[in-house]
Amino acid sequence: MNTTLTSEQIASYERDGFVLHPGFLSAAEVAELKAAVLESVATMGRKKVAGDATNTAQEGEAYYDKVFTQRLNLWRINSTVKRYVLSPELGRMLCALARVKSIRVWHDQALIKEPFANPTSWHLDNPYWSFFSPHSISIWIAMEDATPQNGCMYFLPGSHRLATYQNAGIGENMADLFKLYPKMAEIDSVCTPMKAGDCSFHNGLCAHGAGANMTRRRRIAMTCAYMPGGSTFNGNRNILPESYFKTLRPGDVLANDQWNPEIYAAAI
Ligand SMILES: O=C(O)CCC(=O)C(=O)O
Ligand SMILES: [Fe+2]
Repeated sequence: MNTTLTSEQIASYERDGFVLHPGFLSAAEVAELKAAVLESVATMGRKKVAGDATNTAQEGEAYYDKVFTQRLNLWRINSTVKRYVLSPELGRMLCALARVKSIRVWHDQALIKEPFANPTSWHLDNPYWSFFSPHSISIWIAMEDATPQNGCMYFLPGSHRLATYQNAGIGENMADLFKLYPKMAEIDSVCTPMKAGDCSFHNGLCAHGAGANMTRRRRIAMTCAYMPGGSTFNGNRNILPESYFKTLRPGDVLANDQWNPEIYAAAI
């Protein structure tokens, strides 16, 4: 794991709301993580969320189900995935980029754009989650080369500064986000092809999307979203297990070590 960031990368993340980090994983690490991800996805079948028996969400046949094979919280059932997404060294990078003192896992996701899958419409992540923060951050790791042909990611640089926490959702129309944020439609998008093992980081308020997979091969990616320490509950259930959700009141600090473990805290 190459966890060294340059000051240019940190500055460009702050400015643009995303940054690329080529060569994050070695070939051996990609092979290990990819095998663990594929094994977890196979174990889960059509169930979308791992490690929570009360969450019965299943993949169906709708448009969104054909954007990608989306499986969440693999870290809860696979020790290899857990070792990567809860890595303290990764946590240190995330804290440096997000400019926070500590960071907790929100949820991970396997996002496999199957052959000829639909595009991923422009969207924001943080409005979906159970906390709102200008410092929420995700990593997106390419486990196969991601190309403009197979649905690599695109970002709108600086869009995180135009966003609020109102959820525009993610629908079938690529441009629906811009009904809520017309100013974002004036930004030139940045296409971010990646080699297997490269990763990007994006702010939970930075607009992003991906094209269709026009190839007959899978675009395999793993992402994980992270919550700054001290973040408070906003009333959204999102992925919270029912038993925990019922105990929460808006304003409570989300600090549950079982569901949202802290992966890094800077020494004070
Ligand atoms: O992989 C994609 O197509 C979308 C990924 C995404 O939305 C995310 O990582 O937040
Ligand atoms: Fe997203």
